[in-house]
Amino acid sequence: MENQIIALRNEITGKLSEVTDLSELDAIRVAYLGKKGSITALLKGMKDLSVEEKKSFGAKVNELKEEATEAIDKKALELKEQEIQRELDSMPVFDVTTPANTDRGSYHPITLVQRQCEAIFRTMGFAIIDYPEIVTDYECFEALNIPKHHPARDMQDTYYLDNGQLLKSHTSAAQNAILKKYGKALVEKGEPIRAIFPGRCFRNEATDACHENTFFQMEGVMVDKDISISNLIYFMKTMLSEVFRKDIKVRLRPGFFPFVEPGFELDISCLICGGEGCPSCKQSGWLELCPCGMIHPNVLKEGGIDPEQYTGFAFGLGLTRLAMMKYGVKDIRNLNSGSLKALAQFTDDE
Ligand code: FA5
Repeated sequence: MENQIIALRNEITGKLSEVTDLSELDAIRVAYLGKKGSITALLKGMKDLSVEEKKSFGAKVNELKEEATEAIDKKALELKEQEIQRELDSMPVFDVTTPANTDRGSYHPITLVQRQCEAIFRTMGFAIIDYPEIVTDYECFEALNIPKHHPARDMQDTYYLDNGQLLKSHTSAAQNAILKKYGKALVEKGEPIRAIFPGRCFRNEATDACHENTFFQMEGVMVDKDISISNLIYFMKTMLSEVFRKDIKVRLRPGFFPFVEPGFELDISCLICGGEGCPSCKQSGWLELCPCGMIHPNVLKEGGIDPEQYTGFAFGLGLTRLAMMKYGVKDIRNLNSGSLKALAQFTDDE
């Protein structure tokens, strides 16, 4: 029996020196230490030995079992390390001296004009506020003096959710919340409300060169004592001259929006055709860019502000159209095309 132990030890040592992968090693473990393995068989075969023989032989078999277990575990560790090394060796080498990849993408033209407008209004003391895209009927219409069945709703059909909420059709949807939020500081501390709120808007309408179903606006409001149309015109002029940095022709004409009184349409002479008329301006030579007006007393009241004491203006700048004009994009749909080749040509000229 002693000879059997010596033979098994040599056999195991020999096999372990030749094994090259973990599955082979597993087979060796089963062959010697498994339920039907050779070492297990030696232990089972001891039942016919005398007590004395069992003691000395049993100790030796157990010693062999421990040695074999230890040697197999050690080999498993070695093989795992070799496997990891092989994997590492097959990976591409990261060369820190390789020149940097300068093709890092670019900002979308709408992001560029939005940031530019934000910077302009920030210097004039306006807060920049983010507002959700999903709003209630109250925020989008009712609070803005547009009750149910008002014909003005026809101009702003949008996408409705099953729960009655809707995708906002204009950034004016944030007006009521902003008046309520900042009205307290206006009344108690005399701090004027000055805020802009850019955001994505949605409308269920046919698209063409200057209309998209998803576009960006940037709303602005200012409320204080004695705010007048002159203040509104000053802010509009400052913004446009900063954005375009060149003389552009603008016109202000009466416009109806239930949430302002009086209301205006502010148009700019089309910069694509120089005012001659083209598809981008629907052949009119003018592009509606930034409707505006004095906030209607009902809207102020709904926002918790006394219209007898305070007045304010609001405007709704079409950011997507502004990007079109600033960057000479003939068709608004190109801005949502996702074509990186087209979009990468715009850069921040700040
Ligand atoms: C409004 O949305 C009003 N909420 C604006 C407003 C705010 C008026 C505050 C008075 C006071 P209008 O539907 O005209 O108005 O849209 C405003 C601007 O958003 C337009 O002049 C245009 O520049 C842009 N715009 C409107 N619809 C689209 C569209 N489908 N695609 C691209 N731009 C659009």
